[in-house]
Amino acid sequence: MQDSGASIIIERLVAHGVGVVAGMPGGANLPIYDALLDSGIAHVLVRHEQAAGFIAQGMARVGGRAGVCLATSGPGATNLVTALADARMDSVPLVAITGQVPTALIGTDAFQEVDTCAMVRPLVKHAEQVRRVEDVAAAIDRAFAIAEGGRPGPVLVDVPKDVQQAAAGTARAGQGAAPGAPDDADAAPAPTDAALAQVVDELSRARRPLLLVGGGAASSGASAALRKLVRRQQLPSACTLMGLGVLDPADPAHLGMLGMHGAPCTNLVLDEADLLLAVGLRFDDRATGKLAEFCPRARTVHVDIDARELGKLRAAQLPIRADARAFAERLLERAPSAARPDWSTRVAQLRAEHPLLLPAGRDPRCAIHLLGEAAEALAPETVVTTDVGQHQMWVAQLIPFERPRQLLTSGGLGTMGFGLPAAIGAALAGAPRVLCVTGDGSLLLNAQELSTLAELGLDVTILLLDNRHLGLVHQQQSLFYRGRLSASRLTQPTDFVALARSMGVDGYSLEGAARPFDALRDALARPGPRLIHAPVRVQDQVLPMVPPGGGNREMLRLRDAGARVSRVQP
Ligand SMILES: Cc1ncc(C[n+]2csc(CCOP(=O)(O)OP(=O)(O)O)c2C)c(N)n1
Repeated sequence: MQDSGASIIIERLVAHGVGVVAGMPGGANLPIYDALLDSGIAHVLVRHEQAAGFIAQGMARVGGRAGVCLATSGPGATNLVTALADARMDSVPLVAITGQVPTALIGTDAFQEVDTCAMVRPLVKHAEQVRRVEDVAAAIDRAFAIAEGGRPGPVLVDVPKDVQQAAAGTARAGQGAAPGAPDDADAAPAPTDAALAQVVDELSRARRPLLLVGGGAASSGASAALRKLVRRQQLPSACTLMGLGVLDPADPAHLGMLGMHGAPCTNLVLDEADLLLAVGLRFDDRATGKLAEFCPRARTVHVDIDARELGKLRAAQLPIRADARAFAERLLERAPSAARPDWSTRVAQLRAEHPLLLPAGRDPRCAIHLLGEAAEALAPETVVTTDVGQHQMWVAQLIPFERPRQLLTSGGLGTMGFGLPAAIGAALAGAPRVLCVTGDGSLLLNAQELSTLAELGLDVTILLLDNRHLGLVHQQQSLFYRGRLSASRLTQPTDFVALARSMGVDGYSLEGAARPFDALRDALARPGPRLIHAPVRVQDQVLPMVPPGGGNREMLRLRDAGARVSRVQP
């Protein structure tokens, strides 16, 4: 039998080592689904294509290779858009393959026709439509090369149905670049010797240097080298949300997450630093606060694989285009040991005087206390996914992530609905245990995927902190809109245990449990798929909080909120 465009797509997926794809079939991609049947590639049938994008992201965020999702033309493709934008913001490698109406009908407003490439082009690293069957193999190979090369990101390949059906002949593995495709030939650039010498010089002259790491340090595999570097150079360190897990949370010189919800000491140490060694991050506004007031005393060395990030927001005295791992390993070869007793003492002092404070007590209706308990009970191999809201920030504050790729969270786009499908993807990628921490608002955006989870029978536990509100919106309205609550209450209660059970997922509620903390530990120890419903009060706030637009020194703290404080984070 002669190969078709569809069978070539599948053959190239196999060649790229793809074992699982997520998606939904429809008229315009049925030839691909037909070819999939005989391929040995497992398919996850989602209940909404957005979830296919997030499942693929979950696989990619855990495994590092591009995740693959499939959708039909028109509504299938439009439903993928949010997951593509999300992958772009967090630099996650993703290959989306969409069906398209037959070539002869393109541009005629045919049934389920959308100009998919035009729609996604501003959001993806690359998008192309394949017009000839001879070009299919090269387009798929290019998609993987671009998605995974350089700074990772999403790529979309749009394949009209007649191209999927066409017989291929012999000219299959065409090569060459498509017009407009980014050139990632230099996928993992190493820093020059001159740049490294300058960094060593900057470090030797600095009195108060600080290492700041982001998602690029995590995804490039720079963690081991950076951990050695901070010890050898006695460098205090901090990270962005996407950089959690890169550095050792037990290291007393590691100050954890900076920015809008970082510990006060973290933002204050950054404020005093005279040298910022920033590796694999993009100076996002949630991290920097008011840019003009961010690290005002520090010279900046900025290392990023993407040249467009250098100087985009923060001017660096020393901008270095390099892969974070290559940079860290080469720097380690050259950087001597250093002792910085005065700076270490000052950091320890700020840490002791301005720790992260949490509300007093042990109240089973307090999401913070429940998450603290969950953090202690967590098996070390657990991968944690979150949705977006207060619970997301509490997870970032409370769980000491010990390795990169252990926290999967929608950092840049902040997409509610991410957590459950990302957890499914993480489990599919082989994470031994997966915990999805979510809120009642977020879970409802992709709750239909409970059914997908049940079908797959994966070891995923969902911890649902149900405050009957869009909690973070409620918090912002309480703090910055004089308590005028507009559309932040979910007035119609949902019976989440019944919802989970109706879709085949075991559900359990802490409501009415005699010993809720013990019940939570017990529930977390059981295998999934499982939903643990925790009813919580809405009054707790994520603090500290830098008011939007404010400088990172202007933190609203728990004490300012008049709360009784008993627990102090180390
Ligand atoms: C798709 C999407 N729509 C809207 C928002 C704006 N938003 C941010 S947090 C939030 C509330 C989240 O509520 P919930 O999931 O219950 O979490 P909680 O804050 O209560 O922990 C909203 C609506 C968003 N981030 N994503």
